[in-house]
Amino acid sequence: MSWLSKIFSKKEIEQKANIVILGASGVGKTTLVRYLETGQPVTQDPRTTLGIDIRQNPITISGWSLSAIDVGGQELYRESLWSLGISQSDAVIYVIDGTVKPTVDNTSFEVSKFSFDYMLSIVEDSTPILILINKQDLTEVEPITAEQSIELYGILKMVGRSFNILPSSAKFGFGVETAVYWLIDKIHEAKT
Ligand SMILES: Nc1nc2c(ncn2[C@@H]2O[C@H](COP(=O)(O)OP(=O)(O)O)[C@@H](O)[C@H]2O)c(=O)[nH]1
Ligand SMILES: [Mg+2]
Repeated sequence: MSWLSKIFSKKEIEQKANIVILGASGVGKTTLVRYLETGQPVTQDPRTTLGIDIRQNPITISGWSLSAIDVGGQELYRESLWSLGISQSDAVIYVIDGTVKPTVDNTSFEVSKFSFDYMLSIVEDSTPILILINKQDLTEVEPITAEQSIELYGILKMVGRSFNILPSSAKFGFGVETAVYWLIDKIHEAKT
């Protein structure tokens, strides 16, 4: 029995939570949802998400039923739909493309940082935020590490919030389980 199922086995009833997945366009949000839903590597490129995609089938993990809300990352959707998604959710997964680095393309990096700061400005301090530094499988381009992202994204300004930064590959599922367990733990704390 895993440590998590031990924690939750006391409560027979299934617990429910909504999670909103945010991030700039093309960072891997829909890939993450696909991986969570199937547990299989995502070999087909998802279509670009237009607007908001409230997934119909909840993801069940360790007695939890998680409903994912996948929001398009294009600027057009940011203000209205991100706020809507956040207001419906218990926690945020914020996905960053680890291959977007200031040394490669400073403009893309600044856009990525702006989008991150915008998210912080609209998420309440008490809402758990899981930051995934995604696309870690693309080792040939040396994606930024979770440690490097702390400085690059000024994550120290998040002190006082409930947050974590973890490396991931949404495509192959690397780091996804650890990440979701952390989030479930925080949601559980917040609800009890
Ligand atoms: N190599 C690699 N590619 C990824 C990963 N996650 C997403 N992608 C690719 O990045 C592109 C955009 O992914 P998508 O999930 O549609 O991004 P979204 O716009 O944030 O929903 C697609 O070509 C995905 O296959 C990953 O972890 N590793
Ligand atoms: Mg998408």
